[in-house]
Amino acid sequence: MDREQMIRIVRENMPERRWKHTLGVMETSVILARLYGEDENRAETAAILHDVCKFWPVEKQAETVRESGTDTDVLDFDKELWHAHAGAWIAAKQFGVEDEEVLNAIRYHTSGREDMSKLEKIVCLADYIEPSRDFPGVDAIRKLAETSLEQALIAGFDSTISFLLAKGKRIYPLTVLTRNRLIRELE
Ligand code: DGI
Ligand code: FE
Ligand code: FE
Ligand code: FE
Repeated sequence: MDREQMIRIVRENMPERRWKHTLGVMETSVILARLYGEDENRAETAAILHDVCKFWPVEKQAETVRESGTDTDVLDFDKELWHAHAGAWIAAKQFGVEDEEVLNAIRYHTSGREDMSKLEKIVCLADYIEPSRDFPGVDAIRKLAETSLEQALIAGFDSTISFLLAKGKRIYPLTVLTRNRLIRELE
């Protein structure tokens, strides 16, 4: 599917505010790809599609995760995590994306995972720091992103985990494994 068509369909799947976020993730992913020597085109494709299922009814998201047959354990955790896994499946099945790395960047953009590729790190980080994001500490993460994908991501996951702790929510185990691995990568 060509880019124009992809963009048009994604935009139809979300409210205007979320489309603005997607545009921000596209822009930031391309900047990070250029900075860290990753393919800008693949980064942008993953960014366009990363939240395509975010505003689907949750039951449709769950059904799509079950259909995908991968990481279905995510269904035992917060529904906020489902759209990433559903999105990767839809990117392959409805948008014709065949590049496994692009699909993984979509699938793991919320939780991360151990052994993230550079592309996965870029999309996950861009999701945290795109221009319209505004949460405590985001500017410090933007600063870290100029020099280290890993340090910036650790700060991002720290903020997510602190938020979940404050809310008394459960933490998806992969989120913790990801943070541990990123710290190890810097040791
Ligand atoms: O889809 P976005 O809003 O752009 O961002 P995202 O895909 O990173 O999703 C963020 C949401 O997911 C936020 O509400 C916190 C939640 N989340 C992220 N990691 C975990 C999590 N929720 C739980 N329960 N456990 C996690 O590990
Ligand atoms: Fe998301
Ligand atoms: Fe995120
Ligand atoms: Fe997002």
